[in-house]
Amino acid sequence: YEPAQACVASPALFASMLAPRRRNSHKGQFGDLAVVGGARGMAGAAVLAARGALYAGAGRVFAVTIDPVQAFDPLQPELMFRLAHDFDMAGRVLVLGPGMGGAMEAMRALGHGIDSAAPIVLDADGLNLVAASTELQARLTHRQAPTVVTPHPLEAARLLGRSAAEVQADRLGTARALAKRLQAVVVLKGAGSVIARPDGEVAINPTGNPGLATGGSGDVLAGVCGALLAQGWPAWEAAIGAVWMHGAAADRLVEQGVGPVGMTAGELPAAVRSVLNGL
Ligand code: NPW
Ligand code: AMP
Ligand code: MG
Repeated sequence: YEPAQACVASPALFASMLAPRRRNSHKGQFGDLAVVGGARGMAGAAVLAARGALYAGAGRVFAVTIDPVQAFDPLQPELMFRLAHDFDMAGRVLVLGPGMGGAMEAMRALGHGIDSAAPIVLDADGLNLVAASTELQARLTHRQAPTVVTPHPLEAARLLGRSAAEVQADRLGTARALAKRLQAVVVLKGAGSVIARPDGEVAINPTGNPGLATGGSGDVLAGVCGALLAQGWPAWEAAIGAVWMHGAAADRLVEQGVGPVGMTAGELPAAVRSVLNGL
């Protein structure tokens, strides 16, 4: 089934998931989420994803690093920092890949995450490792739980063995092909992000601006998407919701004069929170 046209992403596509929180709700109902990434020199990517998850409403958030030096974020003491080599992933929604690097420990942690029964978001170096391993790719396609993959054009190119220029020349076709190949919901990022399902359904996101062309903005997106999965959203709604809100947050920052030039990824989580609470 190949729909002739893509729909435009809008809150109408995820409105059914926006129920107000019950008066007696507790953090256990909003999910335990772990970002697994942060190799040496890239702990910031894991922290940004974890902040994205926290501000998008995940109940409890862990930042789990490959770097064996324990990280801590004094500006975000809500985050719990753990080391990947002895972290138990069971029962946690996982955001796999931000700043993960390509070492053996990253490969091992990624394999565990892919084989888990939990919803996952696969991003950044997690995608690069999958692109380099047909075996990991096969394990990914066998997952039962919600799975969202969030490549930028070069990451999508690596996954498909194409060039980034070829990806950009056919963004809808690329996103559909990847969703079918990986049996996952795919977000092909970049201006006009394309969200695709394995059945060929696609949506194009209208929000966002070049202020997002800055290091770490994709890491925040992965965390936001993970938080929506942790709150029980299905993969399609979580992917569309995260992409739409992340772009709308950047648009709001531009209205406030915070960008496009010099917008930073660290400013996005609070802006996403205000977009989400305003819906
Ligand atoms: P070019 O320059 O055009 O040839 P990489 P990464 C292309 C972590 N981070 N349209 C573009 O190629 C991540 O989480 C850590 C067209 C670009 O140069 C990863 O784990 C941070 N082309 C790791 O670093 C903050 C596009 O892809 C190249 C495109 C590597 O991730 C930064 C970059 O791709 C970062 O998030 C588009 N829309 N978008 C931290 N604070 O710790 C991208 N490209 O080589 O995979 O590197 O994306 O920086
Ligand atoms: P990453 O390359 O992984 O850091 O992800 C970059 C994020 O910023 C993705 O969500 C992109 O869709 C978004 N982004 C980058 N450039 C633009 C742009 N020119 N317009 C809209 N969104 C963008
Ligand atoms: Mg990225």
